[in-house]
Amino acid sequence: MVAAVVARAPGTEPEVFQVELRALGPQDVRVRIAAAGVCHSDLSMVNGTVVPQYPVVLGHEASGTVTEVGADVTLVRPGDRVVLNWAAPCRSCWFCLHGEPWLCSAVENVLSVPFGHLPDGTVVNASLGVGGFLEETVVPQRSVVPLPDGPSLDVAALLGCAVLTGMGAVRNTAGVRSGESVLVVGLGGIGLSVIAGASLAGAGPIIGVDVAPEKEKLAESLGATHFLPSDPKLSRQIRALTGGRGVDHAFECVGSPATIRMGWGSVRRGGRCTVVGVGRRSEEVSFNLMELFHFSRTLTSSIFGSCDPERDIPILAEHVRLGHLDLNKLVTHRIGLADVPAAFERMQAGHGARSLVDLTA
Ligand code: CXF
Ligand code: ZN
Repeated sequence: MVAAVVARAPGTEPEVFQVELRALGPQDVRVRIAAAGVCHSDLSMVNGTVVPQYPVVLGHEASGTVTEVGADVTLVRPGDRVVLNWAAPCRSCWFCLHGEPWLCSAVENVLSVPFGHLPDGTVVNASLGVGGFLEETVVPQRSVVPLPDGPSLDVAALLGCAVLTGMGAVRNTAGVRSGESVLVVGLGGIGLSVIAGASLAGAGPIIGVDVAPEKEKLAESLGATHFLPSDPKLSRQIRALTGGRGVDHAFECVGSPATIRMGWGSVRRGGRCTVVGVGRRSEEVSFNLMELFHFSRTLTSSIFGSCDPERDIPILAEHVRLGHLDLNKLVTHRIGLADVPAAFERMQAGHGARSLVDLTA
């Protein structure tokens, strides 16, 4: 039995339960979790924005050490440091074979996978097929990526979701180049990772926007050159910082119609707005046909930062090893399993950056 943070139904507060994990199959690995970041998608599975099978063990942005491997496992050995990969591509569908594994058909819509039992015999699911807020997990070998030397194991958890998604959106989806101007709307773990990625790409100015003024210092520590509190007159302020044109790139990291309009409306003619935030099906955003034509902007989403974790986690780990990226700056709270609900409250109130469930102590 292992302790795990379980959401029993949407709208109910998650609680710590003992979970009996499934037996290790020939292709499976057992991972002792070192740390797991609290991602906005965990909150989405609690508030009903995203609906997995319940009960579900929350968490998916996690790192740990392999403790046991099935008979046919070749990719890792006991003792290896790994990051969990919640979007392990099948490598055989049309998208994987055409170089877009982040759109893998086998991963699409997999929000949870059964992987154990509660003490009363109820089947419990692993969120995004991996789970993260638990002492140990059992996953297929392709759901772990070996962690190269460089990052310490605890903060490496962030490479599994926020950093891959945010830095990937900059590097892979939008292809930001040196000297380009960047706007980032919404400065949670992903938005702050976008800032770090833009800074690493040599972009400038890098303008962070958030409703919470306390994000200013965090944004600047990761490379933002300017911080603006959310304001209806924002696009005027942004034009003033970009020669009257608007930014080359906007990254929307909230997932709401107003912030998508804010991002899109701040982009120069011919520029690009990349939507990283995930919103609800019921919400829509509209553009009038003349502005669509006149501004000739590109509007796109970024799924998982257009990343292949097996390719991109080693690249990010190398940035950490070389001192170009400090993952510790993204972590503002270190917590235990029982503190996950409090981390959700901080997230909703706009306080801090990543909360990291730290099981290394
Ligand atoms: C999410 C995106 C929305 C669906 C569930 C997974 N990504 C990671 O946090
Ligand atoms: Zn996530």
